[in-house]
Amino acid sequence: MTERDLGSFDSLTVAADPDGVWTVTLNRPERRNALDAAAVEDLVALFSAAPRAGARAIVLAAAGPHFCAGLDLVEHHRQDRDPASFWQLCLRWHEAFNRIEYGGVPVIAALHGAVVGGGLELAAAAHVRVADATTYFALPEGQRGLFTGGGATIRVAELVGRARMTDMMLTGRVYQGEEAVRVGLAQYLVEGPSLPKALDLARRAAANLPLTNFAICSAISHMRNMSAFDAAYAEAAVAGIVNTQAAARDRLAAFAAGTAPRVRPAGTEGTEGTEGTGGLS
Ligand code: 1HE
Repeated sequence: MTERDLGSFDSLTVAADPDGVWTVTLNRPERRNALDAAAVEDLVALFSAAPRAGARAIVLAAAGPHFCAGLDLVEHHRQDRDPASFWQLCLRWHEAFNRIEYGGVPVIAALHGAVVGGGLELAAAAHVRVADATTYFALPEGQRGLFTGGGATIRVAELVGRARMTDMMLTGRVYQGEEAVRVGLAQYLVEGPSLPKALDLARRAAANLPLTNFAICSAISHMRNMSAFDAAYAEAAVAGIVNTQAAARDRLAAFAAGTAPRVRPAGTEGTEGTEGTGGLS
């Protein structure tokens, strides 16, 4: 994918910083960024290409008052799909979201407004979620006579637990604010807009070595699909590759020489990184 191609999506805009931080913006605000079949294909194409096109971290943002309203219900109603075609469509959702989760590039979701239904499934595929005061999470499929089809039974259940997800679907329960962070739907809650914080986190992640980020943003997810016994074996293999990479030698040499920064808690003077996270200083 070249710079020229970055603008060639109907439902997304893509902006790439020189430092490899991309901002991908869902851009159907008039539909509240509902995902029609074409938007899902745009996500597949973008997140398939990004790891090989120099993206070192991606912020996933959204235009308009809401992050994402989930499945395009109007398209779904108009197309009057049969079970086989919806089954196939769901597999494309999985392809898109698996590209995000397993692609090896950190994806930070900058959330606002409604993050509901398939919109929550999309957000759950990201590695880090930043919420603002307007953000709210729900799975309204239960009330709409539908069921989740974009991976919520895997990712949302993992984030919040089966009991909470079941409650969300049975009763339409909405989570927001500190409670949403506490139950695991977001890792950060900010007072102002979520985008600057997400960009800050993305820049911080982009400063890591790409092979290390590849392991973080693929191996952790793959290993949760394995038995603990097999995951430990796979982890040793991944560490064998990542922890011996030539690109890490300078960082290790600096630590051995006593010149590398140390890990400090948040609020320590000179701590690098984003407010409230602590880090190296
Ligand atoms: C849509 C959609 C949509 C809005 N598909 N067109 N998802 C839901 O059940 C969420 C459905 N949407 C809503 O509850 C609300 O629209 C919102 C809370 C997201 C936003 O409310 P609001 O007042 O800002 O906007 P609105 O007036 O409701 O919507 C503006 C337009 O966007 C309107 O079209 P218009 O022609 O009347 O202007 C809406 O029809 C349109 N719109 N949401 C299509 N979802 C793989 S399975 C996944 C399962 C699911 O995701 S089920 C869907 C769950």
